[in-house]
Amino acid sequence: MPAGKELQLIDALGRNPVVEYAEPDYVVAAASEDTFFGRQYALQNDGQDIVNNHDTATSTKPAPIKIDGGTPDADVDAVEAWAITSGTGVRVAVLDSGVDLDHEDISSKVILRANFSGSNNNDDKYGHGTHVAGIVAATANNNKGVAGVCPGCTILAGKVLSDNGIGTSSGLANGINWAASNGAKVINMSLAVRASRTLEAAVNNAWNKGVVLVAAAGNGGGQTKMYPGAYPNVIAVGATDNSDAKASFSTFGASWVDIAAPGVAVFSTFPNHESALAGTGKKRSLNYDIGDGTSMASPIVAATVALTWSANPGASNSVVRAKVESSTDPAGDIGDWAHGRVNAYNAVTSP
Ligand SMILES: [Ca+2]
Ligand SMILES: [Ca+2]
Ligand SMILES: [Ca+2]
Ligand SMILES: [Ca+2]
Repeated sequence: MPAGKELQLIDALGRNPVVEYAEPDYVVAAASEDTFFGRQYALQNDGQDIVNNHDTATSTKPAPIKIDGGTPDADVDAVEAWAITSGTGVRVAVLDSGVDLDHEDISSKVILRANFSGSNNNDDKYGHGTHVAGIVAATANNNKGVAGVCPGCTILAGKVLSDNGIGTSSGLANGINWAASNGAKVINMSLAVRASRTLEAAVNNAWNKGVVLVAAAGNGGGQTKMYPGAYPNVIAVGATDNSDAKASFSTFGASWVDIAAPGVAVFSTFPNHESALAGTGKKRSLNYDIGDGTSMASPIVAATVALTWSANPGASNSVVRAKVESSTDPAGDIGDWAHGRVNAYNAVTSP
């Protein structure tokens, strides 16, 4: 059947008296049935406007926000990637402020927890790690919340940021070593610290064990190097918006920022209890909302790395990293980052 001639054939068949009916055999797309999937432009951008959740009864912030629709297909082609793989069983370590212990859309994906933060609990009382983990691996097609970029992935929740969002380079290094020793194929670090020999040694140890490490480039809007992203063995991620422009806050500089991903108004899970980032005694509206930052861009890349591992289970970490970095779409201005905006479909199908 030549492309474009389908309707002609259907018409001809329909006039044949022995044919009851003729119709196209439509392709079934792996559409997500999650409540807020339509707001996840990073996964599938149809040029939709984006609004946040704003419930004054439970939340102090943010104020109601409406962001005008951007450029259709300024997204990572997640739905197309899921037709190849959903990343089943790939372990992604989220080194952050912990992950909510009982959130309906992400907690069941956490298979291991550890605490390097100095806080006296494993929960996410700061309110950052739950958002990051949901971006990686929130449960898809459960008619709840959102879908992670790698919905088949499991999460190792390493708490390296305290209930006030504070961590140390040694705590982060311990988290990296723990993740590498517990089967993580990818480590996401949506954080930035000063250079530290202890930290760099842990990064290189994990890389030498075959892990791919991903980190936020930073939100200073300038070009100051931040770590661990600036280490050669870590993919540093800048942030774009829904039109593939550089986010104004994103750190940039092609000498060390490796890649970009959507980081403006990224919809994901928030703790279903009060958290420091939501305000004293408050939680974020409806337990799902938007977040801004290279912290939100980094886990989109980490999840894409995980999908790429899943499609290439025997590959080395350097091969997987190269597939992700060499298959991007153009975004931002020349010089913002070494490669472009990540594309999950391109990465999982990269030859
Ligand atoms: Ca797309
Ligand atoms: Ca909770
Ligand atoms: Ca969901
Ligand atoms: Ca780097």
